[in-house]
Amino acid sequence: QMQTTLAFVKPKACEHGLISEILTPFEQAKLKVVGARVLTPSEVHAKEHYEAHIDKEFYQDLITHTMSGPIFVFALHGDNAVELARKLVGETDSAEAAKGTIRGDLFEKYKEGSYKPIADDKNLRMLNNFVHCSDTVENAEREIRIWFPKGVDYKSR
Ligand code: FUP
Repeated sequence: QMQTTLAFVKPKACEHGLISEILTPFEQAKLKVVGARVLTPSEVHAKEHYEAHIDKEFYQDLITHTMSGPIFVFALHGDNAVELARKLVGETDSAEAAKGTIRGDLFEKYKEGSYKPIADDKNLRMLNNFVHCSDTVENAEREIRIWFPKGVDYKSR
C-alpha cells in the first residue's frame, strides 16, 4: 500500500552534518523523497508537531530542542512507508536501538568524540535521537500538513 510519511533530521544532527547519512538508508530502502526543506521551527509549529506530548515532563525541553536550530524535514513516499520508515529509524533511545537501524548505528558511530549530548545523559539522548519519524498514517498526514502546508509532490514519482 503506497503511503507518504514525514521525518526530520533534528537540530543537533543537522549541526553535526549528518543529513545525508540519515537520508541514505531511507533511499536505499526504496523510499522516495517527495518533499524537503531546511528551516528553524517556530514555537507554534514545534508545539503543534509534538502536541501529543503536552502533558509529559520532557515537553518543554522537547520544544526548546526542536526550536534550537535548523532541521531538515522531508517527506517519504513508498510501499508501506510509515511502518518501513519507523523500522529503519529504530528505538527512541539511540543507545537501545538495534544495530542496522539509523539511531542504533549513528549512536555506535558517534557516542565517542564530538557528538557528546547523546552519550552521557539519557534525557539529552532522547531529545537528540538524530531523527524524528511519524508513527502512524494519521500522524504522518497531520505532520505533513504542518511542515508542507502546500503539500508534497508524490504524483511525480
Ligand atoms: P519516537 O516516536 O521514537 O521519536 O519517540 P516518542 O514519540 O516516544 O518521543 C517523542 C519525542 O520526545 C522524541 F524526540 C523523544 C522525546 N522523548 C524524551 O525526550 N523523553 C522521553 O522520555 C520520551 C521521549
